[in-house]
Amino acid sequence: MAVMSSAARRIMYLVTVVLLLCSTSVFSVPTPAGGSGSSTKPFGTCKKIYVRKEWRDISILDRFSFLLAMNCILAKPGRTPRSIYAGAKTRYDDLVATHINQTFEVHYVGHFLPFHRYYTWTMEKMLRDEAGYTGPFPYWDWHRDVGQGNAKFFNSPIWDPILGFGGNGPYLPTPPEMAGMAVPGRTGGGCVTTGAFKNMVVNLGPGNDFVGVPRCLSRDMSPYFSGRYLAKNQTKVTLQAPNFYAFDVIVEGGPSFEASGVHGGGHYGIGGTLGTMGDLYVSPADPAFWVHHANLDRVWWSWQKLNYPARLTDFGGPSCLMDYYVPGATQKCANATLDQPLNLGYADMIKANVGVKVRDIMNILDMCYDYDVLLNPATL
Ligand SMILES: *[C@@H]1O[C@H](CO)[C@@H](O)[C@H](O)[C@H]1NC(C)=O
Ligand SMILES: *[C@@H]1O[C@H](CO)[C@@H](O)[C@H](O)[C@H]1NC(C)=O
Ligand SMILES: *[C@@H]1O[C@H](CO)[C@@H](O)[C@H](O)[C@H]1NC(C)=O
Ligand SMILES: [Cu+2]
Repeated sequence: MAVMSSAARRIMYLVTVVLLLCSTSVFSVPTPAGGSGSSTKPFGTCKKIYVRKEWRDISILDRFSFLLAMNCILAKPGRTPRSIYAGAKTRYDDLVATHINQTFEVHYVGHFLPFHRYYTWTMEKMLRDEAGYTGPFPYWDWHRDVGQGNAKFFNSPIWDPILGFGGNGPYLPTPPEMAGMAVPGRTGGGCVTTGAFKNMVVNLGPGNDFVGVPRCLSRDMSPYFSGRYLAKNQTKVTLQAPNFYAFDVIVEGGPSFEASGVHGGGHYGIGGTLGTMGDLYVSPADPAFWVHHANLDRVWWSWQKLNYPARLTDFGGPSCLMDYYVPGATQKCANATLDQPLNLGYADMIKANVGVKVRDIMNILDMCYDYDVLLNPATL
């Protein structure tokens, strides 16, 4: 059939482009996005605004090419010196190592969302500049899959065994030492055996192990947990937060922090107790991390757009771990400000020492991307 053969030719073309770029070292040099010496605009002037889309709204060819490009980053030699992080081997590991290194500096702090916005942007930039990806960067719109039973969740096109991130791992019983803190409704725990990442190796971790125990990608999905924290009702209360401080707290599972928020809803809904996404340090090693965090970023941008442009400068929260303001108690650290520096170590795609600050990543249009569809609490 003519249609088939032209599709096949297009696939061959995409494979060739990605493989060529992936193996060409000249493309490994990060291109400074900014103009020369523009310390106030590290992202420079945008030649184009890249519009992010939901995974299933992206064309089949782009989805295919995205998975291929991600596998390129997973295979490409990294820049982290082995003398610093013995287990880091690939370009993907540069990103994971950065996350492990800063685990307790970039979670449960005010700059949690800014760091992860910048971090996710860096993966997008890497895919474009170092792996030849030209399609839209995907996000996972949780609402399409959660709160409607296990089958709906498991059958999401996100987990497609051919054109997706692969599914759950087979069930493993909860280890006795984890019994008290197992994620409710967990259903898996073993290695992912389908999809584009079934053969990938997680080099770093578990936990903060920089030598690393090379192992499979694992998932321990809990549709129940996702239904609790990733359904429309949770997003709605999140979007109703009156200021950034309150918004950040609810996203991260506050005010009590005994429960979860939309952030934990994705990590534990996918990673459960035994899966890669459930490991606070090494969770970016699951490629599903990026589509979850892109959607989290979309929720933040949606919230910013509800009172725009005022919320381009609405920022706050502690600058050190869990140091939230409690009336009557004294905080250990100052609050984070727009001048809070963010650094991505050897994963940096801008230019070493440019000095990116929270203020640089408050506006995604300055970072040359946008979302196709935003959320509004009034219609959730
Ligand atoms: C949202 O709905 C789920 C499922 O019914 C429920 O468990 C959860 O507590 C609700 N969350 C909020 C914030 O109302
Ligand atoms: C940090 O921010 C909170 C919320 O705005 C505020 O109540 C608190 O006083 C601030 N703490 C410091 C040390 O400035
Ligand atoms: C690890 O994090 C610290 C503090 O954030 C930073 O100074 C250091 O450069 C990081 N190391 C690497 C290799 O990224
Ligand atoms: Cu993180």
